[in-house]
Amino acid sequence: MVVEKIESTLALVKPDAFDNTENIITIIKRNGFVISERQVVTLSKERAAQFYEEHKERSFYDDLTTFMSSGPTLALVLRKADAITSWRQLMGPTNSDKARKEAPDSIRAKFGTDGSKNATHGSDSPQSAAREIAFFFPEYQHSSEFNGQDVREYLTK
Ligand code: IDP
Repeated sequence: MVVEKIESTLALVKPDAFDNTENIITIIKRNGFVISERQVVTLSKERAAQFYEEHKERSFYDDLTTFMSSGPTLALVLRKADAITSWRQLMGPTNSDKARKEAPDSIRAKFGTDGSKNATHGSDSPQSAAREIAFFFPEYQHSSEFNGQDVREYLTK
């Protein structure tokens, strides 16, 4: 018997790919994710800076927060077994140009623009998923039993 580890992760469709939202959602569903929350939001520059706070010393921080506040973003909570790793694999490498060479079927290869405007975001650990889900969905029941632990209801044969 295989015990699957059901996780929640935060996905964003960034402003450069917002017009491709329907195509991206189709890919998400086709890959077996359940969309448990969704919200369209236009981030202020301050909110974007808060979201990407860990990068505040990086040279691209100002450009990144300007880009992230330049138009609407779709925020989603995605759930499935190993959702965090699985969503990052589906997105592909950070740089969309690199993605087109190395992972041509990935979402960033198909819908991203360059190394900064790269179509989507995905949490990179259970800790960041918890923080980032709460950032957009403070009411979300993100109980610790679902991130990283085996849950009886999700046993599969
Ligand atoms: P990730 O989104 O693949 O986890 P991070 O290194 O956490 O990548 O970077 C966060 C975001 O910052 C990226 O998605 C991208 O939009 C932007 N970014 C990362 N590296 C660069 C860079 O070298 N130049 C410009 N923007 C960058």
